[in-house]
Amino acid sequence: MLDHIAIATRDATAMRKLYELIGFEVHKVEEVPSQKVVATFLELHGVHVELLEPTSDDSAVAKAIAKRGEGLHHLAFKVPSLAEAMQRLRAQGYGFIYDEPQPGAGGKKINFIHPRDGGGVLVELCE
Ligand code: CMX
Repeated sequence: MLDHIAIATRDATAMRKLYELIGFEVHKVEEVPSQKVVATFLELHGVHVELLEPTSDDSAVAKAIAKRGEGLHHLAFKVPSLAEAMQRLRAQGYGFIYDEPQPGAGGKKINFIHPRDGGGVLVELCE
């Protein structure tokens, strides 16, 4: 199932205004040190949008903004077992960014399929 849609932004406080006007509500703002981002989680009718603001110039999100500009960063899908999904996809030749699951926002375990294996889309799997 779709867990969230993530958008890279230089200024999450300014960006969230648009979503709040649409009807989204902020339900959490969390710093994720392992990913060097502050994540703002918005929700409307079960749709979750995550605004990602980098906290450091060497964060993956800062690099993505420098290279590609602000905008859609990744799609995240929830899986029952990340370890099992990684094993299954790797066996079919899909490359993951991290060797092992990493700590993500909200205590989730996360990993990413490289955009070159995702048809130009960075895909997060989370558990
Ligand atoms: N969506 C789609 N394509 C992307 C992308 C993105 N978000 N980020 C990079 N790419 C593309 C690049 O434009 C590049 O394309 P070309 O080969 O056509 O030029 C290609 O992927 C490879 O880029 P790269 O130079 O090899 O790698 P980067 O240094 O740009 O890093 C990536 C890309 C995916 C490895 C890096 O962003 C990463 O490690 N991401 C995982 C971690 C992450 O994104 N964390 C933030 C989210 C945290 C959270 O949700 O909590």
